[in-house]
Amino acid sequence: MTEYTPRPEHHFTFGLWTVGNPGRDPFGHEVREPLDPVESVRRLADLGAYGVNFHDNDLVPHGSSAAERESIVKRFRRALDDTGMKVPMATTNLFSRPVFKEGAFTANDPAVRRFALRKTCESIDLGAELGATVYVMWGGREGVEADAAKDVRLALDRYKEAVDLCCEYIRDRGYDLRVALEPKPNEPRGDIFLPTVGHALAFINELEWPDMVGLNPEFAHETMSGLSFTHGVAQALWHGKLFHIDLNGQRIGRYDQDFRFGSEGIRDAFYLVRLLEDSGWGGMRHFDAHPYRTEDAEGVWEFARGCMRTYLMLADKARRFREDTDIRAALSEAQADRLAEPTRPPGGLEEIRGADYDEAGLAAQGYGNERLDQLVTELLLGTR
Ligand SMILES: [Mn+2]
Repeated sequence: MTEYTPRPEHHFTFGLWTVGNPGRDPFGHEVREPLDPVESVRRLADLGAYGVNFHDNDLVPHGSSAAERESIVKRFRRALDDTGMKVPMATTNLFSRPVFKEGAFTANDPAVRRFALRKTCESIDLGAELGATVYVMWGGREGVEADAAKDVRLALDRYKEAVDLCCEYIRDRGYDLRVALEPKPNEPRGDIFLPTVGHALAFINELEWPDMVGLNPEFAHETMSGLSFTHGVAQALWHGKLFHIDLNGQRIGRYDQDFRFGSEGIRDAFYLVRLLEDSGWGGMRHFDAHPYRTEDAEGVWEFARGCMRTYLMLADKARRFREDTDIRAALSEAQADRLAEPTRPPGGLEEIRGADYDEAGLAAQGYGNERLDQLVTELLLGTR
C-alpha cells in the first residue's frame, strides 16, 4: 500500500507567502496571524518538503536596516541548516508598495523603473546568498487599465531592457542563477503584459541573453485564460524553457483562486503530473497556492500536506496509466505512438506528392478516444 508520504527527494517546495498567506482578500481583512518564516521552515520540513522560496519582503520586511537584514538572514539560515531545507528559488515583490501602482519595469516614470531595478538587484543578492538557482519574475503591476495611458510596444521595450539589466547584474556578479518569467493575463492589473506562456516564449527571443531566461508557468494563470496549462507546460518543455513551475488549483473564468493543488481541475492536474513525471522533469514541484480563508493556523498545514499528497497520488496514477493493459490497448487504437513517426518518408516530398491515398479509408477510421478517455476517468476515480 503506497503511503503517499512526502519526502525531500520528491522536491516539493512552498513559497513563504503561501502558507504565510493571512487570508486577506479584496473584501475582507486578514483572518490569520502573521507566520514567522522560521516556523514555516520547521513545519514544512516536518511535513517532508524539500525547501522554501520567498519574495525579498517575505523574509526581510520593507525598510529593514542593514543590521536588521543581517540578523534576520542569520536566524533564517540557522533554521535551514537545522532542518536541511533549501531555497531553490527567489523573487522580488514589485507589486505591493504604492510606488509600483503604475508599473515597475514598465512604469512610465523612469525613476520608478530604476527604483524597481535597484530593489531587484538587492533581492537577487539575497536569493543568491541563500543558494537560489532560479530567479522568478512575476510582473504583477506590469500592465494597464486605461489603455490610452501606455504604449504597449514601448512598455515591451522597457520590459526587455529591465530583464536584460537583471541578466547583466547576474552575469557581473557571477551568480549561478537563471531567470524564469511568470505569465498571467490579469489581476491585479486590468491587463498584464506577457499574459500567457506563448507571449512570454516569444518575448524571450528578443532578449540580450535568451539562454538565461525561461518560464515559470502557473496552473492558475493559464487556466484563468481558459487555456490548457498542461499544453503550455509541454510547449515550454519542448522549447527547453521550463525553468520552474507554480502548482495550484483554479477554475476557468474565476478570479485568481490559488487553491490547494488538485482541489479544482483534477483531470488537468493528472495530465500535468503525468507530463512532469514522464518527461523526467528535474526541477522543483513548487506550490504557489494558499489555504482557504476559512482556515485557522492548523488548517494551513492540512493545506500544505494536501498539495503534496495529491501530487504523489497523481504521480502514482500516472505510473498505473503506463502499466494498465486496457489503457495500453486503447492508446494503440488511438495510434498515439504513431505520432512519433516522422511525416517525411524516405523519398521526401516527391514520395509524398506522388503517392496514392485512400482518403475514404483514412476518414473511416475510428480512434477509440471515448473508451480511452473513460478509462482515464475510471483510473482517477479509483475503480481500476
Ligand atoms: Mn505564481
